[in-house]
Formats: sequence, structure tokens, C-alpha cells
Amino acid sequence: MPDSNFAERSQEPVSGAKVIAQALKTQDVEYIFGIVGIPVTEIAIAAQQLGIKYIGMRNEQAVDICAEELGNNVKPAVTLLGNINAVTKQLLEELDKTPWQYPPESKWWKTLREKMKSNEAASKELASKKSLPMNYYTVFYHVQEQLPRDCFVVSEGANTMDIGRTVLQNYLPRHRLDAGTFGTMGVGLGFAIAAAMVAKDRSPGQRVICVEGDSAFGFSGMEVETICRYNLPIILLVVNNNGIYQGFDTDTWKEMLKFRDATAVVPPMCLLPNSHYEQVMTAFGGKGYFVQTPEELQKSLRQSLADTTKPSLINIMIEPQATRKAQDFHWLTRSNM
Ligand SMILES: Cc1ncc(C[n+]2csc(CCOP(=O)(O)OP(=O)(O)O)c2C)c(N)n1
Ligand SMILES: [Mg+2]
Repeated sequence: MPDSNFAERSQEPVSGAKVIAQALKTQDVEYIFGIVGIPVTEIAIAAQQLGIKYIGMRNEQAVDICAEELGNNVKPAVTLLGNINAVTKQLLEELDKTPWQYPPESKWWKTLREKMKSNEAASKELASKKSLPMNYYTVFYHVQEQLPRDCFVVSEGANTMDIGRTVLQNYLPRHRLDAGTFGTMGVGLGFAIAAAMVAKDRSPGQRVICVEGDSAFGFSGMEVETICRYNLPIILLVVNNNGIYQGFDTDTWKEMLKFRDATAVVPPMCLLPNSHYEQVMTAFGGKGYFVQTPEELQKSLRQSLADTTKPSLINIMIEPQATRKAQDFHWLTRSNM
């Protein structure tokens, strides 16, 4: 008898946990991600008994759909409020009825193409800089060179994510996950784990490349234990500038602390210099690399991609004061406060 009739057919009292698990099964839920507490443990076990995979995490996030948030960033010309599946379907249906394309010779397209070209040239120039420590563009250029065509690209951070978006390419649809419009830090490792579960089950060999700023990594870095527990095909890259947007080098850090306590003198965006985040990975049995040069980065990435038996973390030291190229639009960099 199929499991989906379980709740109706049973003559015995059925626990609430089993009913929830059954409801999820009926909705074709294949995976549950979360952290169990007392009420949830029973649901997770009941779900596993029905063949739903349970991935125990170290950190949780919530998502809201909220009309008040529309226009919170840049004032939009048109806003759409609704269930994303329903709205997308409606849009596609309308486009099917009246096929429409923005004319390729329009002024808008022309300006866009020119801007793309000049952006590419500016990024290439920064990427070709040979000075050490590396800058963001050099790092992403070398990562892009080895990025498998079918990999998932996951990312979070400020400069790390924003610059990474402009250089790291995903070739397949629905293969890029990042902190999105609101830039909520802490989602990266959870996204990477979810993507890796899908990769592991549906296309063995496919990898997840998770590019984290050093601050972003701190939000849910303990998920590395989850990654190792399930031995997931994830390569974590921590782009380490000793801070949030920017940081200080070791010498400046030491000088600063000569005179006063860290709480009085350390700027709020600074993190401890040269932290060995790769040791978080080795602590749980994965591979860790600490890299400071393009050659070390290339080599560690090659080794990580070749080793399909273990997850790895490459901690990439960059110039702590490195920043993005000059921006034309201040809304990308200004505070909304
Ligand atoms: C939940 C949450 N808390 C705080 C912030 C503020 N914030 C924006 S980006 C960022 C981290 C940026 O630093 P990092 O990840 O090291 O990237 P970098 O810009 O240094 O490359 C923080 C803390 C946020 N976006 N989300
Ligand atoms: Mg940083």
C-alpha cells in the first residue's frame, strides 16, 4: 500500500510528527534541512522513516515575503508582489502571447554593450597586477580559469560577492546562489550544502564552489562540520582581507595595539589579521590550504578539484586595503541608514 495513504488508513492513533512527515511526503518533499530541538526530533525521524533525507545543520535562517520591502533599495518603475512561481508563470504566459524583444540597436543596448566592454577592460587590468598580496580581481581571474563549467557557484560577502559576481561565470541556469538583493550574510554555507545534496544525489562528480568573504564565512562557518559529516562535494574559498570591506595588515594591527586596548582602537570593520580559517576544515577531517600567491592559489584549486574524496577550504590572503574599481552608481556602495 502506498505510504501516502498512511494517515487515513491507520486505525492506531498517529503522532503529530508522523502526520507532518506524511504531509511533507505527499507534497513530494525530498530533503529537510534544519536543527532539531525536542519537538522537531520526532518529525525528522518520522520523515527519515518515509524516505525523506534529513540534513542536520548548525545554523538556521528564515525567509519572509513582505510587501513593505518593495522599493526599499532603488525606487522601482514596476513592482510585482506575489508567489514567485505564480508570477513567473503569468509573465511567461503573457510573453508567449506577445513575443517581445528589446530592439538590439536601441540606445539602451548600445550603452550597455559599451559599459560591459569598458568594465571588462578595467577588471582585466586589475587582474593582471603582479603585486602581492593579491587583489580581488587577480584571485577571481585565477578561480574563473579553473571553474568547472557545470559547477554551482555560491557566494556571500560585500566586495567578495559583488566583485565575484562580475568575474565568476555560471554557465548553467539555476547554478548561482548568493546573498541576493538584501545581502543577508550567513546564507552561503547553507546554500552550498543544499546545492551539494542535489549534486551528490543527481549528478555525481558535480562540484559546489562556495566563495566567502572572511566575515561572511564567520556567520555560519561551523557548517563546515556539517559539510564534513555528510562528506559533501564542496570547495570553500575564503577571500581573506582581514575584515569587513577592508582590514589591516599584521604590522598595522600590532602598532595599533601598542598604545590602547583593542576595544578602544580597532576600527569596527577589522578582523584579526591572517586568521587560519583553513584549520576549521582540517579540524573536521577535510583538506585545508593557506595561500598567498597566484601560484599557490592555482595549485591548491587544482588539487581540490582533483580530490573527489573530501571537501576542502582554501584560505586566500589578499591585500587588506584592496577594494573594487571605481563605481559610477553610489547606490551600490552607500549605506541606506
Ligand atoms: C545578517 C547580516 N549582518 C550584517 C551584515 C552587514 N554586512 C554586510 S557585508 C558584511 C561582510 C563583508 O565582509 P566580508 O564577508 O569579509 O567581505 P569583504 O567585503 O571583506 O570582501 C557584513 C557584516 C549583513 N549584510 N547581514
Ligand atoms: Mg573580508
